[in-house]
Amino acid sequence: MFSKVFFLALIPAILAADHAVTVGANNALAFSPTSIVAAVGDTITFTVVSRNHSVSSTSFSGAVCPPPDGGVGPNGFDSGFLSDLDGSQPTFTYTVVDTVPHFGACKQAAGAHCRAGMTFAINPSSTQTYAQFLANAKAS
Ligand SMILES: *[C@@H]1O[C@H](CO)[C@@H](O)[C@H](O)[C@H]1NC(C)=O
Ligand SMILES: [Cu+2]
Repeated sequence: MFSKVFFLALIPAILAADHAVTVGANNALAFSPTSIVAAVGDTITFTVVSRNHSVSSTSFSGAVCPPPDGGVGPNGFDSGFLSDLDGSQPTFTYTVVDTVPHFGACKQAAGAHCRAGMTFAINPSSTQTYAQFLANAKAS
């Protein structure tokens, strides 16, 4: 009895996946990959490997860049500034808590990184695609 309950309690932890996203690879203003498909309970770990960036949720369209402090919700996020200028490769982990699309960008330089295309999507949909979000960011 105890062992069965214990086993059932472990299932979500066994099935949950972590998705790794690199921030600023090759010194570029970019997230890699740019689209992440993740289930509720999964984590996404962002690792900053150059410069000084943020991982911040923003709106799909309109005033995309820069993401506001605290990010755009519900279930938004904002890592604050994470600097790799000292080579420390700081990380930020987001746990997925819903199935709706979330759009994110870097808020550095008053939105200049975001407008340069430093953006990503979590669970983009057929009506809210990453490509359209990127176009909206560049035009914002
Ligand atoms: C990172 O960028 C922010 C915003 O521009 C700035 O306030 C902060 O001092 C920077 N951090 C480092 C270590 O340069
Ligand atoms: Cu940046």
